[in-house]
Amino acid sequence: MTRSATPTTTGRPVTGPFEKTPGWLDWYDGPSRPRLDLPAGAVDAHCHVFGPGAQFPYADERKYTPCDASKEQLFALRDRLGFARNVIVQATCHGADNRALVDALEASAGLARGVATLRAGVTDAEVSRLHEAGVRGVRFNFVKRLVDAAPRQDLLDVVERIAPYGWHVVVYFEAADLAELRDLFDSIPVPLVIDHMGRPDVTQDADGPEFEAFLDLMRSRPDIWCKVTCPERLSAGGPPALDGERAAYRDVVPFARRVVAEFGDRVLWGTDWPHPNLTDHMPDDGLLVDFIEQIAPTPEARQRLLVENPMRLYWPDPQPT
Ligand code: 0GY
Repeated sequence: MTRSATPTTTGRPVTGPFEKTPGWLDWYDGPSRPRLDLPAGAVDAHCHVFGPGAQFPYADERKYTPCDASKEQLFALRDRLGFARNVIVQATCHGADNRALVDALEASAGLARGVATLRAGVTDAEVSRLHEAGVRGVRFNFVKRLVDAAPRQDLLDVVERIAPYGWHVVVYFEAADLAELRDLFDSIPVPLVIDHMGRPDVTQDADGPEFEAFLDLMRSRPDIWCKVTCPERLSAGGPPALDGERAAYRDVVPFARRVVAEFGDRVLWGTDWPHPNLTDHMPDDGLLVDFIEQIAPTPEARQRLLVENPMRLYWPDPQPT
């Protein structure tokens, strides 16, 4: 029996008035149970909900229309994989309409925190309402295929609004754009969380100048965190072979290992379910969990990556056991 996922493009039609982007790959609904035993209290610190579109319409300004991926489906995945908590990140297909995110947070009984999208001019009352619902960060997305660029001053206005709440800024960008974004990042006076290691080009050397520029950013402040996520998105090696899943995504390992080794107390990990915009394959989330062992080889490193770090950032208050 194979444990590799095969992509599907049928069988889970988008509800309501929306049609999926042509060629869209649906998330895989038969994930294997991980072989890796996750530590108790593990957090999936990067995942999304999409719609359902009939209830929470996709934003007019979106660059893609996904397959629905509901909060119930996310929580079922959490339980199947052995996670205790989620950090749900607002996806660009919902623009700055955070209703689907808030709905998921409110249904989670405190087991999910959120990262929202906000526009300049957001009111204090709105930030306060989102905080109450469990939002702890705002996401600035600089990936050009996903969003139109926002003026820098708008972003800094948002930062000013969220800073009193102790929130952080999640930044999503591609490695080639770091040089031009660096002074903006340096000017943000709240903690930064970097998505997917700044999307390195993994055909380059993990010791080469491009990744060094990213590590230099990480070294520049003690309050920059990094998600060592998305090997399936970063790998240039193609889909896992049917009988060789252990060899999948190997080209990402040296990058993630470097970050985990040097910044072990400020790394985070997440599934990225439901994996928007993948084009060549859809991963089995159980296998993605097994991949963690390759980038965080010791139980101590995994305890920090999966439990201690995300709890410090998203649930800093003592939690009932
Ligand atoms: C990700 C990936 C992507 C998209 C979004 O908000 C989004 O639309 O996050 C992507 O296409 O790279 O994992 O965050």
